[in-house]
Amino acid sequence: MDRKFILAVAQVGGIQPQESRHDVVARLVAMLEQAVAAGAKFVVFPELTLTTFFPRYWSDKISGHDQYFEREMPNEAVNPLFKAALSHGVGFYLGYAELTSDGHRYNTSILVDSTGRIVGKYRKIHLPGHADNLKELKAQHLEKRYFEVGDLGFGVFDVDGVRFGMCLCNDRRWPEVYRMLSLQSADVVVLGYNTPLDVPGWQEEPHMKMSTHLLSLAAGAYQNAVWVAAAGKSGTEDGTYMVGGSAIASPAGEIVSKVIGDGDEVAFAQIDLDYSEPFRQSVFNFAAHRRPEHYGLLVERVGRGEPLPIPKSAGLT
Ligand code: CDT
Repeated sequence: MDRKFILAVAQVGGIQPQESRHDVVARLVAMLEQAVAAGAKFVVFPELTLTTFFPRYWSDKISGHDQYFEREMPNEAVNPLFKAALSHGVGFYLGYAELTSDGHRYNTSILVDSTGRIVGKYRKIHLPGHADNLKELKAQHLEKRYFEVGDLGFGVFDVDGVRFGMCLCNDRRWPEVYRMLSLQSADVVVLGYNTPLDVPGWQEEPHMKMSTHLLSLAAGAYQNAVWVAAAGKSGTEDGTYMVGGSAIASPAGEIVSKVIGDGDEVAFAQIDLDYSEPFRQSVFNFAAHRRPEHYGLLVERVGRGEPLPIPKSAGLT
């Protein structure tokens, strides 16, 4: 890819529990072709793109939803997407549920380059929700039950000459994620998401589901001088509404492109990798200005705790 290229986010409208992967993949191919027609060189698809957002359903057995997992990637159902992308010479990001040959379950995403090769893999680290059965809820959020915490860390990968970092959904709300990726010189951070309107225990008003989503993308982009592109699964799935708002944020912290609806829809932005440079050389010149010797608490402490002792040299009594 050149220093300037068109990036697309392909939002996917609701997928019902009985829908087949073949039908979903046909929708993805149609959006990929729309993106290609607009000149896109890379397309971002959502988290758990191929099926309904099954962590809303309880199962007595962990294996009770294994029909929603992929045992290999690519596979027969997603081959049309790989083929279409290869024939047009575009890369893509895809999220899916992964069941490994030794029985581990992860919420996973991959990066595929323009030759159809999988060049990057990420397994979701910030798993939201709960593991217990909240029977009284119509839609639960059981990611903590069905997935293990990812074991691959936060990697940065070369895709056709551009450095891509990846994360998934809830990760986008955590500043540590973008910093981990930007410290490895990621140019673009791509992510998929499923954000239900009703989340157990979240008290935000409905409109804030959208504003906190966009705020997270914009803040991550600005504070790390990277482009951020996010594609959601949106609309109604089995009676549960998921927010749309698939969008691209620039290193200036502006949302430069966003879908308008909550169905299948593609949004585009012209990415200029050189646009990051002034930010990287001034306010966010990491090498010049970061002070990791004062950030120890970030890795020593997980939850909120007591204030640190004030050094004696402060002269406070
Ligand atoms: N999929 C995902 O991570 N969704 C969360 C919302 C639910 S948290 C219980 C998100 O951060 O959008």
